[in-house]
Amino acid sequence: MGIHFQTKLVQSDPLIAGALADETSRQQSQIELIASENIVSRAVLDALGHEMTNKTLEGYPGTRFHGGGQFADVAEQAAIDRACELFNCAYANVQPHSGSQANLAVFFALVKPGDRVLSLDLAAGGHLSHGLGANLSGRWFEAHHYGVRRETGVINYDDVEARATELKPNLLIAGGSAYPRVIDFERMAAIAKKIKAHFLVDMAHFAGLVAGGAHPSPIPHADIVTCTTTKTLRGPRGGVILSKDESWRKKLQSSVFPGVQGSIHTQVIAAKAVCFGEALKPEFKVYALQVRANAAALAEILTENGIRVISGGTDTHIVLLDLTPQKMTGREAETILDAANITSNKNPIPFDAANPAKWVGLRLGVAAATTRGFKEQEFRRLGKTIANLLSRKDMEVEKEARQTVEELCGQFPIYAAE
Ligand code: DSN
Repeated sequence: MGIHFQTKLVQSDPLIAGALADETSRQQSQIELIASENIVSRAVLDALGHEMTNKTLEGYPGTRFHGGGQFADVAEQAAIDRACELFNCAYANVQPHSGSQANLAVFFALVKPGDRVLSLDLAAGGHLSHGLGANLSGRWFEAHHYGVRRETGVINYDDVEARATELKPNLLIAGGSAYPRVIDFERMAAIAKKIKAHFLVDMAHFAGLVAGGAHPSPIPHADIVTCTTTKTLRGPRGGVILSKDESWRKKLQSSVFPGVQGSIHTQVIAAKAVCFGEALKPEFKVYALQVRANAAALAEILTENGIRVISGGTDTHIVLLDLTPQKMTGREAETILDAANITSNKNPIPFDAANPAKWVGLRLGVAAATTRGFKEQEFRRLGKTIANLLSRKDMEVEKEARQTVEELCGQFPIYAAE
């Protein structure tokens, strides 16, 4: 063992210890509104920081390529069983290192290079792993996209059907990163059936709402569903593949390993099991419903204060803003909010410019602040603050906003029991 082996990080590596400490206080003193983020429980953190990280394993529980996997098998089997119970499905693969890896494995299982894929346009709320030109999924597959209606911001299902009928894709995909409305999974499944395509739903963003019964489930309708455990599900960084249909097992198992991945992130799989266990508890239902109520309250107060909300509201945790009336880019808005300790991200809105610097969208999500304990009252206060920041750029508004954020963060500390 090296001389630093038993030394605490704070002594052995002050640079990294300092960055970690700064990150902890950043999270405490700012309000996190990035829609893909959340705040995990102490129990999830315990699993992530456990010695199980030392264990190398390939394969699946009971059929590993390395020895010593008996305890990792307990964790992985628990994650699988809990995921199946949580989402009422027959098959779960908890090994994907991320949502993109999960999607890649599904592509590997369902389509061949050159095959056609039809997915939601990125600016309309899709995801880069669904066929963006700069992503492997767009390089190796012939990707086409459907969009939303300009007037409503809602998916144009007639357009999806027309394009699907014309293009005859091998794979139809629903879901993404910034679509704030419930997707009509039944209609999408009917379209896929009509053209004999496979149907994949990527529920990365709203998986926690599905788990908590606050959003319809795509499981009964899709051949395969992917998600991350990171976002509304409030778990570690990582991906999952699910199916109602046991017959996909063989293909999906080999697509993940050895198809697109080698050894597993053992400690992350243990943390996924903890996350699913938490999501199975009754209090997670309360959380999921509160997320939806908070997002609705935020969308409403912003609209009342002159900010245009894409699709006129939300059915999820996402509130997507169009800053065209404010004559502001998403990047400028992100910077203004950041100065007041409110963290968000620029995002394209439907029919937006191709260049990210010119995007006029700002994406907000309420999952993390809801975990902190914010309810509608706090989101109405925060929404008014955001509207003021985006409407009047003066020092007094920023000062008031910083004070509001400080008060809210003080009132709702993270990891308060520590
Ligand atoms: N897809 C990215 C997002 O939604 O922010 C990362 O998960």
